[in-house]
Amino acid sequence: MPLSSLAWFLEIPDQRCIDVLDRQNRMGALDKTFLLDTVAPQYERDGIVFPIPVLKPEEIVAYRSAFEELVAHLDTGIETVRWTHLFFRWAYELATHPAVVDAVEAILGPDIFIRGTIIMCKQRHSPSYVSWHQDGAYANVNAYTALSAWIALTDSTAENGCMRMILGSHREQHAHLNHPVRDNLLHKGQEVQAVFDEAEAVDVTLKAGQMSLHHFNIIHGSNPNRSDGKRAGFVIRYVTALGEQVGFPVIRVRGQADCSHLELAKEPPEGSLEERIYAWKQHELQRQAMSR
Ligand SMILES: O=C(O)CCC(=O)C(=O)O
Repeated sequence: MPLSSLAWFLEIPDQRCIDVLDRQNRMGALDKTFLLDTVAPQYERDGIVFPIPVLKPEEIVAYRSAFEELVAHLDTGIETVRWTHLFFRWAYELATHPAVVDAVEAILGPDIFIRGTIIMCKQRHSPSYVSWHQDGAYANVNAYTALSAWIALTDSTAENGCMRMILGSHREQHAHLNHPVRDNLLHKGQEVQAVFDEAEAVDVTLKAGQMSLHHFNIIHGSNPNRSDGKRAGFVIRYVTALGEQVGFPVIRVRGQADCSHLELAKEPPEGSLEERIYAWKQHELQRQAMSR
């Protein structure tokens, strides 16, 4: 069977996704024909493509435990953790994972930078939700040269508050209003001002180790966690040099494009967890002071 006919794996049960991943890993990379013939067109049509299996079982365990170790040192109830790729090796390695970046390259092309990361973790029975929004409306980036990867560190289901998407809504950007509400994980409470039918939203259900790629302009949100387990996703915002503005320290992942207009960040050094957490906290304080 030609690998290009792997299109079926987007529609199939999880075990077969894992089988495909195993096969791809034996080959050393995600199959390019599959990425270009299936992943990219589906993203173009719907504004989201999922599930894409990217992590091997042992990688899921390693990344999940690195994340748990970090939150145990911060505050076990924490639900959003930003910028980890600048301070923690595991987070940098996940954000530059070849299987993840291969899929991103099929959509954005060969010139790729990381603009930001955020871990979105809803604790068991957490009322936290994400209001309906378009990232592109307030991200100050060209939405057509950027995308978000959402890598599941735990299974993500309708019950535990997976992302929900309005397919095809990425073709138009709408105004947003801010309604800050305590349980909204978007702290400014951004809400898209568009007419759409919530009943038509698609649940982005993922198994741990799978990811989705979504357009900066797709309308999306998520519900509270009504389950007994946590729901955690590692989100990476990728951009190209073309659409990115100064103001965010970016890390080049692939390509040679001129990026003299951008502020380049370095990959995180090795160091004890305590040192890295100290550096991360300083950075958080600085950014909070700047955004006030
Ligand atoms: O994790 C969630 O529930 C929402 C994530 C989100 O809005 C995003 O990645 O753009």
